[in-house]
This record gives sequence, structure tokens and C-alpha cells, in this order.
Amino acid sequence: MITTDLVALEERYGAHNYHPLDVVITRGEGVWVYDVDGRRYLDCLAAYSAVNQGHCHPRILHALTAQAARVTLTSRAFRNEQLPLLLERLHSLTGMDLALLMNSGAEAVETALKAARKWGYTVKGIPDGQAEIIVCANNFHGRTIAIVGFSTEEQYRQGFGPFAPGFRVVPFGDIAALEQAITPSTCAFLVEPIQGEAGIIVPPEGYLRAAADLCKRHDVLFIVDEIQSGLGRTGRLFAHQYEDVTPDAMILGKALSGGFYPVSAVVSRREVLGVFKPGDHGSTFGGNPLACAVARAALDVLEDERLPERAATLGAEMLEKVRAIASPVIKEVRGRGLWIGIELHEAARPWCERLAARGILCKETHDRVIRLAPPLVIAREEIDWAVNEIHQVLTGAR
Ligand code: IF1
Repeated sequence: MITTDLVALEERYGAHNYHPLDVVITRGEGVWVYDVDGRRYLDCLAAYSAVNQGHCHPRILHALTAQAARVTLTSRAFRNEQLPLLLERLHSLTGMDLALLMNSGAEAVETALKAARKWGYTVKGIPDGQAEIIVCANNFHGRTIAIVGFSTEEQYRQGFGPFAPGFRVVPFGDIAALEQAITPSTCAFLVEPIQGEAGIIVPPEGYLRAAADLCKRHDVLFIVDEIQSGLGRTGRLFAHQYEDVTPDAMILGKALSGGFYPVSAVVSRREVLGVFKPGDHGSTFGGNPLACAVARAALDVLEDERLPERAATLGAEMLEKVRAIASPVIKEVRGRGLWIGIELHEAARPWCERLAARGILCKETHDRVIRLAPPLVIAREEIDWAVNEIHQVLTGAR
């Protein structure tokens, strides 16, 4: 079937909770994807950083097919031989004591919120029912009712209430506001080291350090959502490492599976995930052998192909090249690693459509920001080609 037929089917039978570009992808390899009409595109979104390792990476594919042929799902009612190996790998990768595997990012965020509250009651001694979690304005942590309940984006909340109480919102990057919001009932501060959905907002230097210190002083868990910023995207394995802080818990997802399969995790100090007793929390698919085999291969690829280092070097070069584009529609260019936001003076969507027509896939965020986040396996020549196309399009050369 061709693009028009498939788009029509999807529009007719699918819920309209997205407004995708009308590019129907049938195949992906590395940084390239191909549509059903035979056109090729450079993927500058990388499935919101879930395919940092590139599409259909052969090593991860092999891990997936080999494990799929052995056993895929046991449930946690029994043990499987892959989970312990991934847990050990996450420990050595992050230095954290414990890990808990889930599937989607939002589920891992929920897991961290539950752990934080239970820690608040059982370890910190917060009176029952009083625990508070501080989050940032313009956060994005997923789509569950609890999570959208503390979103500051009206559309994510509108029509979905009532919401869970116990969350307080402070401006991102504002240490004084965080300090003021902390009370004896605060159990955790949840933050994205760089805000993705908000438009790739890098906080002021020293913010994460100061926030971590503040949390420590007030016996508040410092929890980082590295679902999108983590696993190489920003030029470090984890974005919070730019400020040399040690979180009490960290949330991972997306590239943890290289895009093959939903795999997410919370990793933490023993005290935090240690609050869970048998029956407190779980998931049918969380920690299944297929997920664990895939995740281990995905982490191997990140490490063996030095993808964080590539993101640091190539990202700095790409940022410089994008900053050199002189176009009246560009307001600001910002980013870290291979994660670049081009903020425009006008709506970004039509520009993303023009770029797609030139063979570059990217997605607008917050109306006016074009987000560039190619797979980290991208080559310098591919970056040069992409930046040149972006230059041509944004300067109206064609
Ligand atoms: C959508 C955004 C990106 C995330 C962080 C948790 C989650 C995400 C920091 C939840 C998910 C996604 C989900 C996707 C679009 C996307 C997104 F623009 F909405 F914000 F990537 F920038 N924490 N981000 O970024 O993970 O449950 O989806 O696995 O919801 O449309 P999930």
C-alpha cells in the first residue's frame, strides 16, 4: 500500500491522539528510514532518543531474535536467567545499588514516585498521607493520570482530572524557589537534567549541583528523569554527570532497549528501592527475559561504539554548524551533545514539513522549536549533509 491509503486507514480507524507527519515508514537502518513510496530520510528524531543506537542495530537484533527463540516471558512469579545479568549490568554502569525493571518510561516514573512516597513514610518519618513531591514547571514525565496531574501543560491535563494530590511545582532552574518549596513533608524532588519536551532547556550551570546539595541537607530524595537525556544523548552517559552529582534515584527508558522493545528502569541507592516488599509493586512484562537480553545488548552497543563520546564530539560540531545558519526565522539555537533545539520566531511545524520533503525527519516541540536528535551513530558527513539541507530550507534557498 502507498502513503495515501495507509494514512487514510489510520485516520479512519485510529484514535486521533497524534498529528504525525504524513511519512509512512516501512524500514529503518542506522540513521536512515525509508517510506512506503521508496523515499529515504535521515531520522533526526530517533524516536525521541529511543534509537540512539540507530535503527535495527544488528547486535541488538541478534540478541532479540536469539532470546525470542528461547523464552520471552516468564512473569516475575518465577525467575529468569536474563534479569540478574541486566541488574548486575545496571549496577556496574550506574554505580547504583538496586534496580527495578518496568516497560514504558511513564511506568518507571510512577515506580519512582511510589518508592519516594514509601521512603518518605517508612524512612524519613513523614506523617501518613502527607508526603509531597516537588517537580518543575514545564516538566515532561509521561502520560499517566498521576503524571499529567502535575504537568503545567494545560492540554496534557485538560479533561483528565481529578488528579492525585501531593505534588508541588517550582520553576525549572530556580534554586531559591526549590528551597522555599521544601517542607518537612517533602520526600523527593523529581527533575529532568535537561528539559526535552519543554524545548531542550539546559538549566543554569550549577543548578543540579545546588539542587542535589539542597535535597541532601533537607533529607529529600534527588531523583533525575534521564529517560530522554540519558544513555549518551547529551555527550555523557547521563546528563546529570555534567555537574558531577549523584542522584538518589535515576529513571531510564527509551534507549535502554535501542528502540526494539519498551524497557524502562529505576535505579537507586539501596534505601530507596529497598522500601518495596513482595507484593508492593509489579508488572506482568517488567523484567522479562526478552527485555533484559535486548537491554543488555543495547547497553553493550552504547559502550563498545563509544556513543556518548561520539555525541559529545559530533554534537559540539553540529551545534556550531547550526548556530552558523543565518536565517531571520531563527531566534535561538541551543543544546548539548546530539540534542539541538532551533527556536524559531514562528510555528515550527511547516518548517518540519519542508524538511521532510527534503529528506530530513524532525519534529517540532512547543510550537516553535525544531528538535534535532539523530541516532548517535550518525557520521560527520551525514551531519554535514543534514545541516546543509536545514540551512537551505531555513534560509529559503529552495
Ligand atoms: C509522547 C515529548 C519527547 C520523557 C521523559 C518520561 C517520558 C518521556 C523525560 C515518558 C517521554 C516522549 C513521549 C512521547 C513524546 C515524547 C517527548 F515531547 F512528549 F516530551 F521525547 F520529548 N520522561 N517522552 O521525555 O516515557 O512513557 O513515553 O515511554 O508522549 O507523545 P514513555
